Amino acid sequence: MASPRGITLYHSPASRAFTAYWMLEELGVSFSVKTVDIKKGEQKAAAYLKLNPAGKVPTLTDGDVVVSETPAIAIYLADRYGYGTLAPRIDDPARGPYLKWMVFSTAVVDPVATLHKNKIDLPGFDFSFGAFDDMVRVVTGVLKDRHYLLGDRFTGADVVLGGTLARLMYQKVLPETPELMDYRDRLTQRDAFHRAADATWPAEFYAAAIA
Ligand SMILES: N[C@@H](CCC(=O)N[C@@H](CS)C(=O)NCC(=O)O)C(=O)O
Repeated sequence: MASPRGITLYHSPASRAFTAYWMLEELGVSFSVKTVDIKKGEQKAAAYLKLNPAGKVPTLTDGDVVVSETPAIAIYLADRYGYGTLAPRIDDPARGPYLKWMVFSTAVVDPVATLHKNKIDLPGFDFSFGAFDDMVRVVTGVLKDRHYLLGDRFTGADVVLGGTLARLMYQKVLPETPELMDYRDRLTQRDAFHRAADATWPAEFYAAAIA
């Protein structure tokens, strides 16, 4: 494992930054946390915009390295601190699907589910993220015959896509299919998930997520 350069996670409570927090907990690296309270608009402060011009959380710094966008943060961390464990190695055939599920989380699942939550269901053909029902079919389908996205093996893809699915299930955006509920339960039983949830989510989320 590479030596940490001094990791800081910029996050806001009860936000998508949970996923990056969970990844850090799974890796067991030491890190410090800076709260950027999005309810107070701190993500648009000039100093923070220098780190992340999009004005969103999370952002991660590791020494002089600055990374934003949740899948990018997770890929960066897993390659550097969990290569061969949470991140399949470059010559491992599992590396392809691993990257696919990482990207799928914010390229497809998050936008189409957030639109659906807001009662907007667009025709899949015209939009890069496709239709809500197709997304549900894809994630339910991959979990039909396996415990984790890549089979029996838990990887960073489960943190990123699994963290997104767990949040959406808490928000009651996804149908409670047996595949999704079992998967959510497997993920939420992990100690690292508990630590991240305790640190970043209100108690009611946690209770619902492990119920
Ligand atoms: N594409 C970003 C999205 C992150 C995101 O949506 N963050 C929200 C919090 S859940 C945010 O910072 N919202 C504040 C704002 O847009 O002003 C990622 O995947 O990291």
